[in-house]
Amino acid sequence: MSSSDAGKRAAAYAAVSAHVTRDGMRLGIGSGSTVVFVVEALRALAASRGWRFVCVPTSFQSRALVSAGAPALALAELSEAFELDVCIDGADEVCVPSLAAVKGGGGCQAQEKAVASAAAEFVIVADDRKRVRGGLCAPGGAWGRGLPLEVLPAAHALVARRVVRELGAAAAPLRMSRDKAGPVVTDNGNLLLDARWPAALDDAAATDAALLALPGLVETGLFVRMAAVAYFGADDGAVTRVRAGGAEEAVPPPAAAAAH
Ligand code: A5P
Repeated sequence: MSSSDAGKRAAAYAAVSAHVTRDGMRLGIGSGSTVVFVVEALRALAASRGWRFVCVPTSFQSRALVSAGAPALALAELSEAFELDVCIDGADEVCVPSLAAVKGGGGCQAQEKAVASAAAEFVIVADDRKRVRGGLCAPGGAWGRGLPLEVLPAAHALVARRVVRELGAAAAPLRMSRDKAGPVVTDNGNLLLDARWPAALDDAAATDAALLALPGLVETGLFVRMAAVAYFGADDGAVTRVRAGGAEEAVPPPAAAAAH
């Protein structure tokens, strides 16, 4: 396990221990490498207590993770379980203490944002390299790959041009596949732009609103005023909990996480 995996795992177990507290809870399951540990923690919790959970996935990957956890994890669709108790997801960069976040490094932000919005509580889990104190998407910052934008295939060039000309981005290249000729295609059949600005985004809410007003843009990777709490795991397994706009505290590791 890499050192960042140790932090991701510790954060995932701490979040599951604190927020998944009863049998039958309806959960949103995010996407990405940290969520692998969230599902591992859910399966361990279900096995130890004899509990079952209803799980709404946010991607092809997350659906597979949930399916592998049956019958303790019951797969459900957003259309049939649209009032969720908790959604737990990773992030690419998280601003402390606002908890505004960048997501979409794995290209899943459209479903992730819809599922997160359906939950009474949205919880972020991340290794502590992801936390930043200034604006999001700073050049040379924690997340240097640009803001992920999902766009309709027919509109990718139009949106890219407008993001540069009208919204001040330095560039908004199409995300290309490394293992197939051509662009990355999302789970929704769309394409991705990774928009880079010359400076950090000081007003993420305003940037998000301006982007969402562009016809052809499906969803941004900016998650503003969504997360209630974030868990950051360090390489040594120490976990810090940050509540949106407020307190920061150390969290003792749950016994199941410490056992690995
Ligand atoms: C998926 O598109 C993303 O939003 C992920 O949630 C985010 O990139 C975090 O991924 P990792 O947990 O792999 O860092």
